[in-house]
Amino acid sequence: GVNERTFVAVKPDGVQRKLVGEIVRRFEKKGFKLVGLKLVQASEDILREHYWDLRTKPFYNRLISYMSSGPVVVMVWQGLEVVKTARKMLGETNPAESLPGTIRGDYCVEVGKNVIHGSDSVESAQREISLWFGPNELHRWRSSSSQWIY
Ligand code: YYY
Ligand code: MG
Repeated sequence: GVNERTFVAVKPDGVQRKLVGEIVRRFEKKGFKLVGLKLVQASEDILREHYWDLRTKPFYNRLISYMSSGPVVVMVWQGLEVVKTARKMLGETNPAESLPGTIRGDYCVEVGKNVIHGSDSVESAQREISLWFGPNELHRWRSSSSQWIY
């Protein structure tokens, strides 16, 4: 429904490359509602939990050190089918397979520096949101434009 939520993170390379504003802009203009946002230096503990499913992959250690190499901007976006739609807006995991018009298709070239994370399912989103955000950091507010979106 319209209260579906997803977790999106601008990775350290995205922050360094000044893509935060552009990425927030795309989600805002699409019509999704921002319910949480913060700049954080992720600990290895939180990253190991976040990427638990990938712990046996050959790129796992490099992934953890990349993700802890600088601050990330973590956000929660809400709206109808936001999990699936955000993944489409991101593009494919490998930027080389991402179409122009997607964030990874437009702003990066290598899988190991693909600038953004987005949850892959509603269940992952719930897990990731509760990992990265406390309940007091998620805001309920009435969007004045919601009647023009829904
Ligand atoms: O969800 P998504 O980020 O698109 O891909 P995942 O398969 O969950 O992998 C997480 C993360 O790991 C990916 O964004 C980059 C990195 N990675 C990598 O460095 N090399 C790979 N061959 C696959 C993934
Ligand atoms: Mg993933």
